[in-house]
Amino acid sequence: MFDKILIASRGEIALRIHRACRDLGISTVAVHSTADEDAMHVRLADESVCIGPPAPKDSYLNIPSIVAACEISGASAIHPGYGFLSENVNFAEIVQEHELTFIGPSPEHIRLMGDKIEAKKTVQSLGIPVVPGSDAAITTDEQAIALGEEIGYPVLIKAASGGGGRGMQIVQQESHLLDALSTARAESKLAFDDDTIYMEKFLEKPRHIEIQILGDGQGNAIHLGERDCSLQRRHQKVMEEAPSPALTPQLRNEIGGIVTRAMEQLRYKGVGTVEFLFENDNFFFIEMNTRIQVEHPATEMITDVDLIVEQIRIADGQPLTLKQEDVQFRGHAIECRINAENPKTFLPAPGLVTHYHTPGGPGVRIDSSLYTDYIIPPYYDSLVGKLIVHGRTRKECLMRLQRALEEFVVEGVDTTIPLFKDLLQQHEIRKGDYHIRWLENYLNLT
Ligand code: MV4
Repeated sequence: MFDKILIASRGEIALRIHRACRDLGISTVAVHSTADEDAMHVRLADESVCIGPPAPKDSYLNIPSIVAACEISGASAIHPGYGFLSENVNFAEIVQEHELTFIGPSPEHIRLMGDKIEAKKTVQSLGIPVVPGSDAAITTDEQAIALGEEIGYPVLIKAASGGGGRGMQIVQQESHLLDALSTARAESKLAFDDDTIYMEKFLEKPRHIEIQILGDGQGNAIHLGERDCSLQRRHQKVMEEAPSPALTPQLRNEIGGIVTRAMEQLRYKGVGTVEFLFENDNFFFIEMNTRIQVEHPATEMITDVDLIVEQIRIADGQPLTLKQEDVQFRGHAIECRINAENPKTFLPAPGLVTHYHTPGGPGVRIDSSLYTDYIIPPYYDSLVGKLIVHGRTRKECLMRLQRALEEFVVEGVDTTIPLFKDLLQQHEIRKGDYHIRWLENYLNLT
């Protein structure tokens, strides 16, 4: 096992990784920008290295600085967290070339899943159901027109290098298709320097359901059930829950089994999330994420599996010790993303936290980098913490969530806490009866 791990991230996930390392008896190295000298991830780590100025491209995305920090400190592995360099093929390769361990999948798997067309083609060949659409890039107008006729309108044009919702065009009817194709190509070229696009049937009101998997790269994989991440605003998840209120144990076992067998055949190594749209009891693959995700604690709460610990063991070359039958789903968990934002305009609200008090009691978990007198810097994502609540039933989980939100005190900066108090009062949220359009609809109405 590794003696020392460098955590190439910041904020709450850097703390989360530090805690997993502590539980494994591994010492930690934090890296930080000059804006993060007083950050909690720096305070907790055994050692820290300043890797550059505030702008992410000069620090948390600065590959030579991070590799140098690793060599200076004698860490033998790097955990990239989420965001930043976590799905950067080049970084994963450079880490390997320096005889360091990248705590994540192989560069080849990161590359494969980063190409949305290749990813879809590959998983389909492994038996995973996909959204009806093109099985390759759209290269000619005639091809697009023929496909539109075959799958029916509306259709959605997506960027091969996209993901996370960037560079998509909805087309309601054939007469708008050719214009939309050129707009999509132009936007994709501008955003990703790649004008490769593909086309899918547009699903109007699906849920977003993602399956958490673990693979050891030696042919063993398991799934840890799903998270329902349908509550999103502008492609940013707001609240996630596990299990999904929409799934039966049978649907879960079916899709979980299909995904697990596919990951075993791929010899996937690491944690991963296979994302689906879910409509009328059918799953349609959209993308796979090859990193640990923000919302992973919802799964941890219902399975009692420490996903970061598993991630580190897998990177160390250990075979999975957990078997599918060891994974029991217990109760219900909901995660609220605490962002330092205006709860009405969603504009970032960095600044001084004058008072901070966290909720506690049965079923409550806080993953947060905040403390009283901390100054949230303006240079990074506005996610400053997560409140994750567990209950034996969804009902109990909702009651505990309300209790925890009432106890939570963050003063000095605006946060999304009031939004969650509102959401909990909504009939559809209480019933679990929502889809990917629900939240934006609700916010437009209020
Ligand atoms: C879709 C879709 C409807 N039909 N694909 C958005 C992010 C990217 N991961 C895929 N996305 C979507 N793909 C088809 N064929 C609707 C979305 C989508 C969405 C998906 C999940 C959660 C929230 C969303 C909000 C808007 C659009």
